[in-house]
Amino acid sequence: MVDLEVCGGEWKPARTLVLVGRTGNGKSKTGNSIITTLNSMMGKQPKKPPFASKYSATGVTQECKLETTEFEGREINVIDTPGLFDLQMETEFIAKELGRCLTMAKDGIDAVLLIFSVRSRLTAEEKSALINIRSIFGSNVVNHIIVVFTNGDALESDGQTLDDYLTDDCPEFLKELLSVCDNRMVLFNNNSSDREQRETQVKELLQLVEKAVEHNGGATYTDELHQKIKKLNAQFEKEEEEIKSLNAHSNLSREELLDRLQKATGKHCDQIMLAVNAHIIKTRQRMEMQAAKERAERIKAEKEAEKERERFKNEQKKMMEEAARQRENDRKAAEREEQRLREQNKALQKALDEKKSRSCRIL
Ligand SMILES: Nc1nc2c(ncn2[C@@H]2O[C@H](COP(=O)(O)OP(=O)(O)O)[C@@H](O)[C@H]2O)c(=O)[nH]1
Ligand SMILES: [Mg+2]
Repeated sequence: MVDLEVCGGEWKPARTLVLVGRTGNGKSKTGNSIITTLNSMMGKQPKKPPFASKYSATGVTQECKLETTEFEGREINVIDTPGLFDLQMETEFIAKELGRCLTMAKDGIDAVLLIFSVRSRLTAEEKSALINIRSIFGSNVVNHIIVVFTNGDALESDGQTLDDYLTDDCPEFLKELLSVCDNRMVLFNNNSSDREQRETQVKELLQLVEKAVEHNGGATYTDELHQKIKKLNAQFEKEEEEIKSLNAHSNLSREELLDRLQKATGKHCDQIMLAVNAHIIKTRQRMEMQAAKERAERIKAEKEAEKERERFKNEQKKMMEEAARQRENDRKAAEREEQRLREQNKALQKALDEKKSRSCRIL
């Protein structure tokens, strides 16, 4: 909770940011940059970075983790996720972690930070990760996406800017994404030891978060699934309370109470898994149906275009045949005319010759 006395009594709504993207793109490291920089800007004692990054002692992120800090009177929640949308991820794992992530984001998600690295090529795998994000979170998630490019230091050492990088080699899917998410993007150098640079990039990110919030009229990202999970969580909390209150009002043993609590927790986890799984299956089916519909429309349009091309070709052929016929007729008419003139000439010559011989005879 934000300490209202420290921040001068001004209350601002919390912001919840979720880091997503392919494993190795720098999600955890970016999460650490955000948290440690905000803490240092608020004058807090430096602590161990909260998220496990690739070469940290604890290895790569295995499960979603929430870290909360505050900045200028606002609670900032950062949720790091494992590479949920990597190609090889099992649906069951995605369901479990998505359930955890949505449970952690109890007040909704303000911004989804989609992490790309300028060091790795933006391949088909990145594109499919984006398709997966859209299919699982729903297509209105783009209203909350902020694209974060990590490894800014690699560009710095080449003397390049983010714009240069995007002008040189920006795949179509990223151009489309940036245009639908209002060009919300930022470059992070997570290895920078320059305090000013670290602060500038985090501030820039928070400004983009505010831009997204404004764009969404203050509404957080939430959908049917999020609502369902909230309901299940509320039910569980009630059940948990009831079991705990039995402690005072019944003569159940501590073991029996713990057993009930464990069973309720297990049931709750199963319900969340089921809800997320059902959601994933439903959205995937919806996307497949949509893709099949688009495919059928494309085939129909192609067939119509082919018909049109055929019609045009036939018309052209007819016109050419007609022109050839006309040329042939003209040629024949010219021939006839030539023949007629030749005969006329001949007749004239003959008449002239006769006239000549007659005059000779008279003489
Ligand atoms: N040089 C540099 N390395 C980075 C940067 N961001 C992340 N990394 C490194 O990239 C690797 C993967 O980062 P990590 O945060 O674990 O990726 P995740 O799997 O997406 O969480 C780690 O070795 C990080 O230290 C950056 O901006 N610059
Ligand atoms: Mg990680």
